[in-house]
Amino acid sequence: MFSPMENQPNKTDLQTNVDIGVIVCSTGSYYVVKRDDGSLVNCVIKGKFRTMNIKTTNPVAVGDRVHFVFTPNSEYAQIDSIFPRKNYIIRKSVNLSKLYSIVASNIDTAFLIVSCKEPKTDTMFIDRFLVTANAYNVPCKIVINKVDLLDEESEVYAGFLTELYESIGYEVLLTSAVSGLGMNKLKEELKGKTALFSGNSGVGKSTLINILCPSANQKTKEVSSTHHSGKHTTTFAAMLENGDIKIIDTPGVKSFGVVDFKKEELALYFPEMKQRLENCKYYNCTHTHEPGCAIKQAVEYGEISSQRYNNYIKLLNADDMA
Ligand SMILES: Nc1nc2c(ncn2[C@@H]2O[C@H](COP(=O)(O)OP(=O)(O)OP(=O)(O)O)[C@@H](O)[C@H]2O)c(=O)[nH]1
Ligand SMILES: [Mg+2]
Ligand SMILES: [Zn+2]
Repeated sequence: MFSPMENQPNKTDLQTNVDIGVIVCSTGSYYVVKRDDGSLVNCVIKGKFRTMNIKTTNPVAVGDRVHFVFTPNSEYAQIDSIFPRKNYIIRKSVNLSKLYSIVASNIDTAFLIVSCKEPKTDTMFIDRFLVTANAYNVPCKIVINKVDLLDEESEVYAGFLTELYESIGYEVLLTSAVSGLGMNKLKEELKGKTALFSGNSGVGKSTLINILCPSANQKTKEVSSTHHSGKHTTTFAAMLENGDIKIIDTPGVKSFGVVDFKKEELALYFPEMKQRLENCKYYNCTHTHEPGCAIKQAVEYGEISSQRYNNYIKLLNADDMA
């Protein structure tokens, strides 16, 4: 798995502790950095920095703790180094198959916001995200939002998702930004954390954040503009705060196709498979055709969901797998 090259600050930088802060907003070209005293500094990236790491389109992201220097005659300070990251989430840049962009870093918990209607999030989308988060050591919870919209069919789907992911060990929360259901519980979960909100466009990430962080003022899709569906309302990542709650809002993604590891590793990121791997007859079992496969047997016995297994197979054959 690749790890971004990091320009680490030197000792003198650490001692001054003034021109250091956390990136709270990133457009890809411009950054807002928040110092520990709360003051905000507009920054760009020092030219040299950008070429240091050819594998990512953005060398730094929201959540990164960075050092910057002021330059004469410029309204922007220059970010010249980055502190080591605890973790990060990356995704493949849409049209450039070999390039990745870092979505956010230093995350305590990622919340995957999904909805069962308008739009309906499928399990493949969820599993791609969970696998990526798992591979990058980011704990993940699932939030099913818009439960006020549930009708007979989508209620069944919500129940299916809840049961499926809870059985694997993921926490699943049900919320509605409209009725307020589940909002207190979600707020409780967020206390003292830096959280990432991710999910497909239109599931209500920014709407939830505006409730959780009343000063956030994130743009949300107007109800009357539903004919523009497919257009993302949030276009860049930003960290919003309310007391000890920090939430990173991100633009909706079509698919979380970001798996930068070998096919043989994939089952390690499906917790229900990982715990059974040692029972496969062959150590390098891909759980597709091999005899004595504990995973296939568990699927047969209904101990592993066939939906999850099918998604595993799809991921195994996906173009973006190494
Ligand atoms: N009925 C209902 N509508 C909701 C709920 N949460 C959000 N919405 C609506 O869903 C639409 C999309 O919400 P946004 O918050 O803009 O969605 P987003 O996930 O931030 O979308 P992107 O920024 O494009 O990724 C808006 O019209 C919201 O008012 C909810 O719980 N129930
Ligand atoms: Mg949004
Ligand atoms: Zn196997």
